[in-house]
Amino acid sequence: MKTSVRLLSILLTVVLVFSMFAVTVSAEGEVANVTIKTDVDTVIAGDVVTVTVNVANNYYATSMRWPVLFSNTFFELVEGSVKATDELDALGGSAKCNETPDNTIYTTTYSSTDYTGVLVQWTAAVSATGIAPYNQADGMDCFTFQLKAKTDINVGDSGSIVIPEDYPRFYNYILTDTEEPFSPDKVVKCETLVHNFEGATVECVTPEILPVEDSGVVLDKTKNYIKGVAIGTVDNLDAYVRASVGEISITPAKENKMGTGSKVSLTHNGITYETYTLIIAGDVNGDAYVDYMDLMLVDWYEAYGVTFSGVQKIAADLNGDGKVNANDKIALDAYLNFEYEIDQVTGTVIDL
Ligand SMILES: [Ca+2]
Ligand SMILES: [Ca+2]
Repeated sequence: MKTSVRLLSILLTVVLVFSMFAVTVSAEGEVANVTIKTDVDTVIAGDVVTVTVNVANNYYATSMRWPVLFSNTFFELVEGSVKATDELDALGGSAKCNETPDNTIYTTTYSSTDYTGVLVQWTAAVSATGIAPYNQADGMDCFTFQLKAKTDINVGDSGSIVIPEDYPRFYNYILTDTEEPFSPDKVVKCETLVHNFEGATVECVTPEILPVEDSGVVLDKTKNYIKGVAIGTVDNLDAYVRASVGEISITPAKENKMGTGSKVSLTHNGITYETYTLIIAGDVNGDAYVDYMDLMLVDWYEAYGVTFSGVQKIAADLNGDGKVNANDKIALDAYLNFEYEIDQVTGTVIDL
């Protein structure tokens, strides 16, 4: 009898201790979302990409360790570029960035055959007043480094940057008692934390200007004309064209107006790859609008031999017969009288 009471009490103690322990370390619903971001998602060979590791968590982490792997046929690390961000430094603690970690960063899913990686780590500062954990529900950029797209990659190739989900050595130390002051004796290892990882992919592309889908714009790749832009689009062309890589720059035809004759160029790393000329049918003077000024110019072209550039002639040829004459003047006049519409893709009038 005595023995069984004792056994029972031991059992109860064990259950009690276990349940206390279980309460302490189970952290249900506590999630870290670790997101890899790149400053660009398209490159040409030789480009440098800045990678950022953002960590959003809803618990008080006292340490973190992330191996960040990248496709080694596509990328190479820019040496000396791995560092903690100023925001992470501002939290105190100790950040470590290892550019040449050992093989333990690789997993069965992500092997060193295809990947190379860096290892970034952080542990919270501990002082006489307590411990300063990481709790950033909205996420914070913690680490950054640069990758160079290798010079022998080809258009269509892509490289990925990932944190392997099957990495067995993530730190899982958290504070479960969130009453301040935080103290090191409240730190526990928690195996139930959920880590969600979002990687990034970068693709090698041809530098070119592309139409924005469903914008109605048409790029004439032979003559380098842009057509299909609405009359009066004076602010920007973002709704119509985009760069596969690099930046689009615009030289307006007239003052800051993006009318007929405006030049649209694609530039990347100081090299201009393509230049298109914008044509707004009916806009002969290049101010992006179609009005009596344009009608007057067509009149002068016909009557007084005013010279037109090639694109001005195309903009003025509203019946599409390849010539600029009285018929176009009639068409333009009819447009201005709301009898015709202008199809900016064909560059000709439509009888309403
Ligand atoms: Ca005009
Ligand atoms: Ca004509």
